[in-house]
This record gives sequence, C-alpha cells and structure tokens, in this order.
Amino acid sequence: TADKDWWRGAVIYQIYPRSFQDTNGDGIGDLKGITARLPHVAALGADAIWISPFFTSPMRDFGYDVSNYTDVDPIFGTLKDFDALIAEAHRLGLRVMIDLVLSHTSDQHRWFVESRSSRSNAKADWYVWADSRPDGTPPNNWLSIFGGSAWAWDPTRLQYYLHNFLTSQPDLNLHNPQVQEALLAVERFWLERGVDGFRLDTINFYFHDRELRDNPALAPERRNASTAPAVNPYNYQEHIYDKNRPENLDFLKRFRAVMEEFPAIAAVGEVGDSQRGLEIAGEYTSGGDKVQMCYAFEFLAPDPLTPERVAEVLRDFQKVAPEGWACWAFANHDVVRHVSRWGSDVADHAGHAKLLASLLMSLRGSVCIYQGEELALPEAELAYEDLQDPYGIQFWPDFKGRDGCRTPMVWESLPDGGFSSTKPWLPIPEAHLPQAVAIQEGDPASVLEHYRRFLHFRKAYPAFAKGDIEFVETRAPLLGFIRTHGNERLFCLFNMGDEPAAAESPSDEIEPLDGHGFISDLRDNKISLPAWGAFFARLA
Ligand code: TEU
Ligand code: CA
Repeated sequence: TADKDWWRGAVIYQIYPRSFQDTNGDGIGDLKGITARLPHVAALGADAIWISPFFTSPMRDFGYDVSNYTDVDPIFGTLKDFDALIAEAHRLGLRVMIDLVLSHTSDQHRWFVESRSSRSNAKADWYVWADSRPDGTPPNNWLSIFGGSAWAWDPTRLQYYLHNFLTSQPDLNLHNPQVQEALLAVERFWLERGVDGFRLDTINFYFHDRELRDNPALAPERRNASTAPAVNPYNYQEHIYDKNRPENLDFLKRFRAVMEEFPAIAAVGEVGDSQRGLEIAGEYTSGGDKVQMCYAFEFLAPDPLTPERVAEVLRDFQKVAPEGWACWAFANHDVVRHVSRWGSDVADHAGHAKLLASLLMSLRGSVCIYQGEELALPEAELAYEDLQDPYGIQFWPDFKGRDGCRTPMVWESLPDGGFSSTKPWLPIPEAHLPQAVAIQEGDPASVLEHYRRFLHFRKAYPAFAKGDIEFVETRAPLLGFIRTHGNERLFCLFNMGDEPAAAESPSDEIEPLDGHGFISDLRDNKISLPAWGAFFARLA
C-alpha cells in the first residue's frame, strides 16, 4: 500500500451508510453492515471506498451536519466498529476514504453552542457572525442552497450567522486560525486511525469574503440547464463572495502538509459550483501541494449526456488545468440516478447502463461509482409522505429532493431487499428487487457482471487509469478518443445511441481488444457497432 499515486485513475465506490446494510434491525444501515458487505465492493474491482459521513450528528442533513467530528454516531456504531471496518477493507485490498464536512458543523456542535452563547466567549469568532442592516434585514444578499437567505437570526447574540445549507448547519469561520487548527486536528485524528484519504465536502465553501460584499446577479445569458432547478434562486447568483475565495489555497496547503506526514494519503475535494467548477477544480489540483483530485459536477447535472458534451467538458478541463486531475461521477447521493436522468425513454435499460459505465471508466481522471449504480437502479419514485430530505420537502413538487437515489441497496430479491429485518428508513421500490445483487450475480448478461468485467479489463491497460486523452473526429452518436500512456495507445469508441452505427478506423494498424464484454465488427477499416455498443483497440 505504499503506492503514493494509487489515487490517479482510481475507481472509488461511494457508500451511503444509512442505506447500505442494516445489521441491528433498526431499519438504518450501519458500519457493521458496511464491513459485512465489503466483499461485494472488492469483487467489483474498486480500488477504494468513500463512506458518506457517519460521525455524531442530529441527522438534519443525514450526517452532513456533524456535532462531533471524532466519534461515530450511535446509529452507525462505534469507533471500534470503524477500526474493524478499516481492518477488513485493508485485508481485501480496499483503501478507505472518509467524508469530512469542514465547511460547517451542526448547530448542536459544542463549538457552536458556545459561539452563540454570547459575543465575548472564547469561540465567539469561530462561526460567521454579523450585525443586521439598519432595517433589521440580513447583512447581505447571500442565499442558502436549501432555500432563503444564507443568514439566520440568533436571538441571544442579536446577530445573524451564516449558513450555506440548512439553518442547522452554521458555517465555520476559517479565517480564524484557531478554527483551522481544530480542523487539522480532526484530519490528524482520522489519519492516525488508519484512513487512506478524504472526500472533502463542499471544499470551495471554506472561506467567505470578510467584507461580506453582495453577490452579483447571474446574467440571463449565463443561465443554463445546469443551473436548474430554476425554482431555486440560489442558481441565479454569481457566487463570487460567499465561496471560492483565494484564502482557501493556503488552508488546502496546510491540510496537504498534514496528509504528507502519513504514507500514500489522497483527498478528493467536492467542488460545488455550476458556473466555474472546472476552473476551481483545476486550481485546487494543480501544483502538487493541495488536494490530488477534485470531484466535478459536470456529469451530475441534468444536461443530457451527448458525445459533444463529454468531449467539451474533458477538453475544457484539460485547457484550464493541464496539470489538474478530475474525479468524474455520473451518480451520487445528491442527484437523480443517472439511468433515469439520461435514459427515462430508453428501451434497453441494461444496454444503456453498460455503455455509460464503460464510458465513465474510460475517461481521463479518477472515477466514483455510487452504490446501486452497478445494479443500474433507477430513481425511486417516492410519495411526499415518504420524504426524508429537507431539501426535497422544501421545494416539492418542483424539485423532489434527494431521497429517490438514497433508498436502500437491494442485495436479494426479498421484499426487504436483504437490507434489513424491519421497515427501512426509506421504502425499497418493488421495481428494484429484480435487479438485486443475488439475481445479477453470475449472469454474464447482467449490468453487475459488466461492471466487474470492465473493471478487470481496465486494470490490464494502465492507459485507462493514467493516460492522456485525445478526442478523435466522430459523428454523433459516436464518441471516440485515444488514451496514451508510454507506448500504450488505446482507441476507445462508444455508440451513445439506440441504433447501430459505424466509423472509420483511425489507423490501419489496429489490434482489437476483448474481455470488455462488447461485440463489434472490424472489416476493411470500418468498425460497426450495435446500439449502445463499444469498441476498444490497441494502436501501433
Ligand atoms: O453537497 C454540496 C452541494 O453543493 C450539493 O449539495 C448540491 O448542490 C445539492 O445537494 C443539490 O443536489 C454536499 C453533500 O454532498 C450534500 O449531501 C450535503 O447536503 C451538502 O454538502 C451540505 O453538507
Ligand atoms: Ca442499523
């Protein structure tokens, strides 16, 4: 495990602990459940797991509101359970990345309890406090992603505090050096406990403008599909002052310096910004002294996934950050499951899912796979009464929230999905049961076996993980590119459409590869692909 570069091109499997596996019959997944199911992740061929937050929390945002950074919430288990999880992961050859939410805490965190108690306590400046404007309104026009002003009134301090997310998620003031020290101590705590890295939640929200200047409105011509849901006015501001501040670079360097005290640690920063995401991701991952990877939102947005869009995003990133490293994902716990987002009208559900999986795992960058993605689970349709996500409850029915991608894993085709012995915290859709792990396992035509096969294939050719990428002239719905690493040149061609398609071979000297599960035909320099087909070859 000394390979310092393991993260470059790694495939990271994201686990949402509430919904992975329940072991004590309370309907909520737990750390013991993760440990029990790690063989599934290892068999898939992933390099690492990223576990969404399991720290002590009142769970207003299901763990993204932390009230104690250095303990496990009793719902999920104990620190001892976590130690056992790490040991088992390492035994199976999996690295463990944990999700640190450093931009804000829960309002139940003792730091905030103290900070809000007066204007003169020792932690008075640990959060972002400001006086109202003379008319009593909030200090400026900053908005919360979850709706309304980003400022909440505190009746004790008679001041507003900043919250980019829920009012129960007050923003820490990282301009205060003591806050930085406290967060670096959290980092060290988990490194000493044996984690291999971090997913850093909302990494570009760490610092705000100290002068509290108003954000400008987003010019109408710059509004696009990825600024949806249009119902949320947050998407119509230019986020210059509430986040993305230059002071962040120095903090990230300090964070990295602590990582460097331990062997082979890697971090992926989540850059939430639908306007300048790639640029910021590039900035944070260049120079070798901040984070290694940034998690980009480009393919998590509602925009349709077309060959042009894929090429444009990858080229743009290359252009703004030739030295940077992205981590791509099609799915996570915040967005509509991608097979539904992009394929609601697709007849061949499995074919579509397999093509997308292989495309994702062939791009230059690292990759995150979200639990259930390997089963091609569609978005769950939930009734308003079943909703748990405060974001969904707030914007229903224009935006249905994030519960539809957070329903429990389906391990077996039983009514409880093999997830729990009792009623789960979110219902398991009946339609998910025929896609359970136990049903797909061993069926070479299944999506699950395709993920396993493709990950295995991908490992045999280092160009997939580490190579450069160069796009080849192709006509939609085809997408073609060449991945180059040393003397290895791999040509990858994808048919992103539901009709057969054909393309010219980019070279006479081409050696088709197999073992990836797709069937195609190469004759007289012409490559013919079936609907949702792909072709891989080595070029001389
Ligand atoms: O998400 C940050 C973020 O910007 C996204 O939340 C996104 O805008 C939103 O979920 C709408 O889809 C991270 C976590 O992934 C998310 O679960 C948390 O709610 C959020 O931070 C606050 O900690
Ligand atoms: Ca449980």
